[in-house]
Amino acid sequence: MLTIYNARHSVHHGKVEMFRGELVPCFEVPARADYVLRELQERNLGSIELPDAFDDAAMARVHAPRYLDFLAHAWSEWVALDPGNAERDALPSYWPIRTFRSDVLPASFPARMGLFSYDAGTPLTSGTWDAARAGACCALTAAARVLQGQRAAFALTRPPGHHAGADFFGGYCFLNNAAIAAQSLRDAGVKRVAVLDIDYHHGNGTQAIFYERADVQFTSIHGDPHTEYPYYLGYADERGAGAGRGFNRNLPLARGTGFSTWREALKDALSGIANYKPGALVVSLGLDTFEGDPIAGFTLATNDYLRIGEDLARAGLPTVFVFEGGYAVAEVGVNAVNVLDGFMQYAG
Ligand code: OKP
Ligand code: ZN
Repeated sequence: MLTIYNARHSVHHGKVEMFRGELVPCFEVPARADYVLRELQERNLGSIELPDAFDDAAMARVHAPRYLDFLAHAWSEWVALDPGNAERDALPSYWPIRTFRSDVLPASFPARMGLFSYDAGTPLTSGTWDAARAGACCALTAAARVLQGQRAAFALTRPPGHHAGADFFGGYCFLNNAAIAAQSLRDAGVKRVAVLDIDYHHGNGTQAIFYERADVQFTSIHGDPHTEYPYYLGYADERGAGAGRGFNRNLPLARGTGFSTWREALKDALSGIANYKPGALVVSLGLDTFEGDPIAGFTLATNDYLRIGEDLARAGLPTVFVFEGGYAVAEVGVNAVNVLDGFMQYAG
């Protein structure tokens, strides 16, 4: 399978995230992508290319201008607050929850950090904008290659994207790569695009971006938000709104779920996608469903990922894979490449 690789990913390297009252080392580390790259090379899965350049217009099809502007200048504003900040990640401390205003853009940088985020687990660093923007270009390039006739392409990038909304970051995500890819397929004339999110965590950002639209169908299989991050979205009764009613589908599963139950949910998801008759499929490929993942709760095994790849190939759709989560760092390469390998073995 053709891979589009974000060679700039490692300039986003968070030091710490807030977790239950203390700052702990980040789970979302550069080594994650390094392991996937090495596995792709060792197994000779296909050519590995760098992304084409895109200007910010393609990102602005999904993200709000004032949010993109905030991200582009965030690091220099953070350092301007205190030169010592150059050695520290930026994390938010204040959020405009219900009853506060979000239409006013405060002059204060910490106030804007909170306006554009929803958790304290997503450090913004000196390289975040560079890495995230190159990642969006990866997703756009992968989508372009699929439009040019590739059966599938894989956008290998980090930070991940599926928690990022039109104007907020969180869950280690800044730009929603899968949504940007899906929108670019629409803009290139694909009438209906399906997004399937198989990361352990609900893709709240992607859901929100397309919630009122019928031209992009969103389906997600994930840990039940009653107990699992991101908690406040991802329930089965969220089916879309307005014109988008019926085009959002959540399949939450209990913590502890194993592969046979998970695979039934995948079958169910794929049948809903088939009924939609999309022209292309974007897969948010998270590998944190793995039994050894340190921050998630399903029990999928390494070999199961080959079967997932086959099941996805059987959908018969031009497919863009976008790398999302997966924090069992030493295993994430084998697990990710098993999906892609299983896909190509079936697709031929
Ligand atoms: C991002 B993606 C761990 C707490 C959970 C947020 C998880 C974000 C997952 N200390 N923090 O969906 O893999
Ligand atoms: Zn995840």
